[in-house]
Amino acid sequence: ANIENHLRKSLMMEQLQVHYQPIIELDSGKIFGLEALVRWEHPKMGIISPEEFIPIAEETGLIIDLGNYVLQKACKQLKIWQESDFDLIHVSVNISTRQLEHNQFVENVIKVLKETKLNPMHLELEVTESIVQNIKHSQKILNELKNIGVNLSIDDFGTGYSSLNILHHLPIDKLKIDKTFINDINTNDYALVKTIIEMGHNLNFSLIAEGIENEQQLNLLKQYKCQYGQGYYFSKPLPANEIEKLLLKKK
Ligand code: G
Ligand code: G
Ligand code: MN
Ligand code: NA
Repeated sequence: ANIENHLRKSLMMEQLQVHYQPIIELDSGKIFGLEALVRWEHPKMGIISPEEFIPIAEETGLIIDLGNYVLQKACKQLKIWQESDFDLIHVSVNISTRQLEHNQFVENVIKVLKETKLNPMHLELEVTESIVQNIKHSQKILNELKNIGVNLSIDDFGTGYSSLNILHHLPIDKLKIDKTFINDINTNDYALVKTIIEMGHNLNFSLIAEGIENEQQLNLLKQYKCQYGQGYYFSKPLPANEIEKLLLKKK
């Protein structure tokens, strides 16, 4: 309860930060987009990992306000960068299943896009495989989002219990291959990642590899025609001002 109150207060005071990790088009090496990742540095408690506070936000329902806050910040920031003439196309925002189940979620996405004047085609929402547990509702919401024009991806793909068959019937554009599969490449365990990419392509999904940390992984993913990737090999998540420096260098 204590950490919940701190989180609530930090959120109200707009003390939560949003960092951005570049998503790279593997063939060209160009930045394709950015993933927004929330960061909490409490004045007294120091840096608290989202792995710790996101689950608390989900349990307490605070994820609704927190999620809206991150969405608003990310859309606003991308619009600013686009207006400064950076060649940026996408921002991805993580959406908890709990948010998707909230009855005002779609309405709020529309509101944020309107307020920030961001074209919906530049926004990507990342959901997890756990959406299949409430498939009827998820299908309805995802279809509504798709109709607005936003892009949809499955985060941490391969760690949940969904099947490609179910996902194929949802309006999903991309699969983000979980970093555990990319990590396995180090131990010469290529079979799964190769299969995921091939099956994904056959079902017309785009693929993003997460957690690329070295050249060996990158080369293999390129060989298997995985189109996009992100990971420490390219850049860790960075605050907006450091992303700007990166973009200036690439200009
Ligand atoms: O960036 P990092 O590895 O610390 O993120 C840890 C976890 O927190 C990841 O699973 C990531 O998806 C999640 N996360 C980060 N930011 C957000 C956010 O804004 N909303 C939600 N729902 N999850 C987030
Ligand atoms: O669940 P999600 O995929 O949104 O979580 C992304 C998390 O992965 C973030 O916490 C981010 O900081 C972390 N991350 C990003 N790139 C790498 C990487 O190359 N290696 C590892 N181990 N973690 C990464
Ligand atoms: Mn994510
Ligand atoms: Na991710």
